[in-house]
Amino acid sequence: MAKKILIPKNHPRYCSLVIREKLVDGFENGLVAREGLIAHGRGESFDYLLGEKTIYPALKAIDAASALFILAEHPIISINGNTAALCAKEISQLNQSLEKCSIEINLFYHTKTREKLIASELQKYGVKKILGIDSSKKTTIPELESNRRNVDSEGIFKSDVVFIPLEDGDRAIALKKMNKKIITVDLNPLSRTSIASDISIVDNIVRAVPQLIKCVEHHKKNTTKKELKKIISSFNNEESLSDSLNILKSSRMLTKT
Ligand code: PTJ
Repeated sequence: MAKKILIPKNHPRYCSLVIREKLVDGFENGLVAREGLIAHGRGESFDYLLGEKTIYPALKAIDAASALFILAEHPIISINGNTAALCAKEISQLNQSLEKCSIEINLFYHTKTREKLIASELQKYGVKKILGIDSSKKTTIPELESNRRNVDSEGIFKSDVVFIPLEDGDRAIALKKMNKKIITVDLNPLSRTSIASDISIVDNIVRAVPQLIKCVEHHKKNTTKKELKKIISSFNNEESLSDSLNILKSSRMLTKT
């Protein structure tokens, strides 16, 4: 295991460097695929342009996502290696906030070992029921070639709302074809996942999930079903992605040079 370096708190990229360390730890502990480190680099470059802040289209998307989650009959959170390394604790809190929700492990670079390690990471934070690990319950998503096609018949397969943070585009498109409502978190507003999803939260997952929990808790206490439906119907993903892209284009990082 590599020797830990001290990241000074006053470093201008402190938060970003702490997130990197979590990914590296996740890789060294076997949760994250090698390719996950590269995928993180892509996300990080967008976050740099966003000024590492949650932008207003993301806040609106989070609001709509929380409403969709609350109204869902069979909501499910699909978790991969990067998500587990960055926010297993917050994902388990979100799962607890949503009474009908379940968590399913779904890996692009699937190995049984990573699956087990991710399951025990979730168990550390109190998740009791984890789907996607019992091979007798596995079924497949039609028209999908990657390992992501293998899903739990009682989880993603029968869900009505699927949360697929940090995902590859093929499965998002395949799940849409199965008439599921898709929520994603993806820092890249141009990704196929962002475009294919019903609600795309263009934000870093480490900021988006805690905000999502806050929103769910708020709406559970204060918002009627009718109001929740209104929040969902007034959200337009295409507009939201276009707003996010405009913010990226006018990034303070770009205007500095
Ligand atoms: O754990 P596995 O085997 O399931 O593999 C997971 C990865 C992430 C490696 C796999 O799904 C993959 O290769 O994903 P992609 O196709 O690289 O897509 C990941 C997307 O997430 C990209 O659009 C990134 O910009 C985005 N992303 C990366 N890190 C973050 C992020 N979005 C939000 N927050 C992040 N921290």
